[in-house]
Amino acid sequence: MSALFSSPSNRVALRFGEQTLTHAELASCAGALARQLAGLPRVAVWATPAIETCVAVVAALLAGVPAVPLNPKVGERELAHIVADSAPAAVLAAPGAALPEGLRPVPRLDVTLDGRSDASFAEPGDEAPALVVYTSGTTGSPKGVVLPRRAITSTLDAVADAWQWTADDVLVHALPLFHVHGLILGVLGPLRLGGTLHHLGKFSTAALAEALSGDGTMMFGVPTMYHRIAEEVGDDPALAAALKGARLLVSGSAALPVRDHERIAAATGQRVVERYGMTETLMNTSVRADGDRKPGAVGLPLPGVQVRLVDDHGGQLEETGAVGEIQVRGPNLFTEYLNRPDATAEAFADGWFRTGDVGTRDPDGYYRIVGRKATDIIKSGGYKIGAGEIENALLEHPGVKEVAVTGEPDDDLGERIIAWVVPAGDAPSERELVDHVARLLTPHKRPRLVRFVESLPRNDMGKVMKRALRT
Ligand code: MCA
Ligand code: AMP
Repeated sequence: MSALFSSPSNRVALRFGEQTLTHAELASCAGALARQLAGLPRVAVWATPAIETCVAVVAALLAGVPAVPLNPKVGERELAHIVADSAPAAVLAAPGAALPEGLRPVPRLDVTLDGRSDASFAEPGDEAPALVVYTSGTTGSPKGVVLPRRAITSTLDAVADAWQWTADDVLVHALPLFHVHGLILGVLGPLRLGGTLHHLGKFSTAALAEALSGDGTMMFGVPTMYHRIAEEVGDDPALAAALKGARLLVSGSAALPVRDHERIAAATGQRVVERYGMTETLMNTSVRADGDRKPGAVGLPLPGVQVRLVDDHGGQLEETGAVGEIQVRGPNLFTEYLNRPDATAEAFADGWFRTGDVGTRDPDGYYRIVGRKATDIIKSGGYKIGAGEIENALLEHPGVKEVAVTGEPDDDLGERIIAWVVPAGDAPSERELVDHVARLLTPHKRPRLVRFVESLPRNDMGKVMKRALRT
């Protein structure tokens, strides 16, 4: 197998429900698929929460073919953009998976688990593109983040060091497999280390408790999942015992509220470890397994990663407690936004990546994230969502004359999406607009509330004053 992965053993690599593959079996069936992919410029992967998704991604990595993971709930407009932008030569999908109309022009390749090959593949160079992961920005359609192999290996080695993560760990999670958290940390992590992933298919506290009371040693989750645990764990001795027995619980993708951290600690004795990452940067900082697990803090820069805080004029902030934009540099960074040299250039300042996150540094060097520069980015359920793309989708509806989309605090989702709509003529129903966004973009981008208004508050320049919009 390629150097991205551990050498194939007979330890279980992947477990999805009743289906398992050892590292050796995975190397063999992914190797057979890789032989079919060799030489293709790029492939898409229909990333259902299934073992075939992992086999497809591993095959593409073995063959040195960049893979574009697709959200299986992607709506028609978003899919059309991703297909046009990334131009996949094939789409890899589990046999029987129903693919949408928008993928019809792309040749389909079924991912089976019964292929066998012991062929070896030349390891592509460190800078070779491995994955293209789509992520939202403040405006326009999602951008394809080109991630080289070096970003993946360096981030995985850094978190393995911070979390004392080894081949003996059985990682349990229910994260989607089309984003960095679930796919790179959650699948490629165990595969690189020679350990095991037990994927739950769909998140539930009951499934989690069962897996962690079995052989599970670690859990990865977004704060919405930890919130749901915190709501239940005080009254659920089995869940409390399962979490107590785990070696490490890790949270990321959005801020873990201190109240949820404390409720879980009180019920289980476990303090959740927080880490801070981004699609473009993979992992930047983390609390270490053997470090102080301070609630509300995202820990120290990971090995090899440089982090700085910068004021509005680009000046570097050195004093403890100063608030500034977090900028990062290191081997964990992406190469470019696909087909977007303009956006790539804008994202950097003197070689540092501008995260858009606003943070502070404690006296012990721990970082805290206190906000975000752009109001037009919403984090809901751990998903990053641009207000502009939802506004554009809603404006395509004939019943919408003007619209503004905002994010408001939500105990469960972190933030919930609100659409402020000036109707054109008779107002459409809220349900119709919600379904319209889910169908065009994806269900997690749907507004959770639609407010119909007569006009939107605007400044002298005609720009909507979003801060004046509060439910
Ligand atoms: C509801 N549904 C709909 C509609 N309404 N479908 C179509 N049209 C509608 N109008 C469906 C949804 O698709 C979903 O289906 C179900 O109803 C429930 O929806 P929802 O309430 O939105 O979801 P949930 O079950 O409450 O999801 C919570 C969750 C999820 C499980 C926490 O938000 C999640 O998996 N988040 C993870 C995000 C993540 O991985 N982010 C990492 C980004 P069904 O139940 O069938 O799905 S990477 C990153 O941020 C960086 C690198 C980092 O630091 O990690
Ligand atoms: P994404 O583009 O989906 O990769 O989302 C990356 C963003 O998620 C970051 O820029 C942060 O705003 C947010 N994020 C990730 N981890 C954390 C964390 N531990 N605490 C607060 N925000 C986080």
